[in-house]
Amino acid sequence: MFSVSGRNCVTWSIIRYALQRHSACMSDHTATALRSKKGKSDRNMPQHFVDVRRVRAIGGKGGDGAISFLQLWANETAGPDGGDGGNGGHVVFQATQNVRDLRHLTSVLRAQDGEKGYSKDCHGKSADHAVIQVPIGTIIKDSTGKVIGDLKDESTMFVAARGGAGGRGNHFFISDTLQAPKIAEYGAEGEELQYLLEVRSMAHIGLIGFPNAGKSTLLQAISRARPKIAPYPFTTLKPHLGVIQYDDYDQIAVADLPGLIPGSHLNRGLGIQFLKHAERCAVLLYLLDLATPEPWTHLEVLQFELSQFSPELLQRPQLVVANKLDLPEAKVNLPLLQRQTDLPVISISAKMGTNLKELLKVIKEVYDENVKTDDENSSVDSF
Ligand SMILES: Nc1nc2c(ncn2[C@@H]2O[C@H](COP(=O)(O)OP(=O)(O)OP(=O)(O)O)[C@@H](O)[C@H]2O)c(=O)[nH]1
Ligand SMILES: [Mg+2]
Repeated sequence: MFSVSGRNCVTWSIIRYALQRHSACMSDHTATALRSKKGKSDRNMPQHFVDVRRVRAIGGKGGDGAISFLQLWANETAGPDGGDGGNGGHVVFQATQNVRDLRHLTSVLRAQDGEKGYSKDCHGKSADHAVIQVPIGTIIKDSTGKVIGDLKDESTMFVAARGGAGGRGNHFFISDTLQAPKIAEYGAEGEELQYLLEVRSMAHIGLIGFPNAGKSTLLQAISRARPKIAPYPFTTLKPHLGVIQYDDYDQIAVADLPGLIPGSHLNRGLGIQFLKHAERCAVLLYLLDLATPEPWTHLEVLQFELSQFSPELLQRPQLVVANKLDLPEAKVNLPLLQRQTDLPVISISAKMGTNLKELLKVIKEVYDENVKTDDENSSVDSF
């Protein structure tokens, strides 16, 4: 048990310690990456990443209005009392970070129908909307291929098909000239529309490289993602996302993209279609294998293939990461590579973990310079 003054003393020492920690953090400008201590899952389940899906959205039908004439004791004509039908539900796409791809979507998305009206002026219940969760960064195209929606923020919604309105019951049609209408409306049919949904990964950093350069090894080393790693080309067939956590609570998403080869734009290898995932990356990180002869020629090929997909991609901030520093050929190739390019070169060994701390620091600096300031500007613009 502490006395009152003793407890104050402990509280003050805690506050002083916290202030010292805070001032120490403030003096070191760049946040350091937090390495997760939790073990990774060793489940080896194949994961199919579905990034494109064609769907048909059908809104719910409105409930029919009722025709009813109330008869009460001592009042045989208590009046037309048919209630209105309820509205059909809409089909709505909602962006959420709870799902990563479109594999859970069925090809027909249908909302529920509204309930019909009842006697005694009871209205039918309107159906709940069918809210379909899609990943953040989903692009919605109509049947002609025109982009009509872009769900790039958490919880943003797109109404894909509106439900039909409920029909009116015969009570609604009472007028001076028609006191006992025997008419009611049918509920309207819901809309039926076709869409093409496409996920464009919302990564901040995109890893671009030849097959076998070590992109997946690097992603696994710096995040909790577990892409497959193997010593043969085209191990990665679909993009993988990993998140680097920093001690200032910033989270930087990194996308491991399939490998590019000369002629990818002519559909060699896996083609360049997956580069649509790089379109949202604010920074591109070229990963080169230092153990191959003349790795700088790979850099030229990568830049050429990117330009074939979209010349705009080459305007983004770029970094060169030279991997496999642990192999003997790297010692010769690294200085030559540095001489051949004007881009900043960071040498690492993703497998051995060499220089990863340095790389994570540079990634954070580039992120702070480009992505964070862009986000702040866009949030200012939106006000
Ligand atoms: N010696 C050494 N080997 C590495 C290093 N990084 C990756 N490797 C090896 O290189 C091989 C390919 O690694 P991946 O990470 O699968 O390469 P990738 O770029 O993802 O390849 P794709 O998915 O086919 O495009 C694996 O055998 C890794 O163990 C490194 O720093 N040093
Ligand atoms: Mg890979």
